[in-house]
Amino acid sequence: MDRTFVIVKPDAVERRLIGEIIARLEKKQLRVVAAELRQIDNATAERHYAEHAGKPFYGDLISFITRSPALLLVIEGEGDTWKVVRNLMGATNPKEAAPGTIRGDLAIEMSENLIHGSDSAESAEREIGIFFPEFG
Ligand code: 3AN
Repeated sequence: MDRTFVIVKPDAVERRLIGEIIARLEKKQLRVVAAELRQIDNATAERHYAEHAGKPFYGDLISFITRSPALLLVIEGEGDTWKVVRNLMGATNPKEAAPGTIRGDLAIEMSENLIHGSDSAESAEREIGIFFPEFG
């Protein structure tokens, strides 16, 4: 089995888009194998976004991801699951994301782009370890 990590971000939960986003993942024949609605704490957010530490948008990114509950998911597929999810998500900047993708259809601002998905198999393993250590 091949797993990746997804965050349905606070903006998506606030906008009542949990169902819409999970529906898109499930229609692509991916499976939800772990799910938890959790307000991410600062320390966990900083671990998750360590690669962005020091960038101009880092402070806003940490405030945003911790501001209200997010839905944390482990998603399973038949192979290259991280890539399948990234393709469903669309480009990081929603203004450039293709129609038909989650961001292309539902988001407009870079800072509120609804969903996170691991960007490689290695990131998936690292991030599942951060958010669901019992899954490791
Ligand atoms: P993705 O979410 O597509 O994996 P990352 O990991 O590069 O993109 O960035 C994480 C988050 O940081 C993005 N979802 C976005 O909210 C924010 N971000 C990334 N790059 C920028 C940028 N140049 N300006 C503002 N925010 C950014």
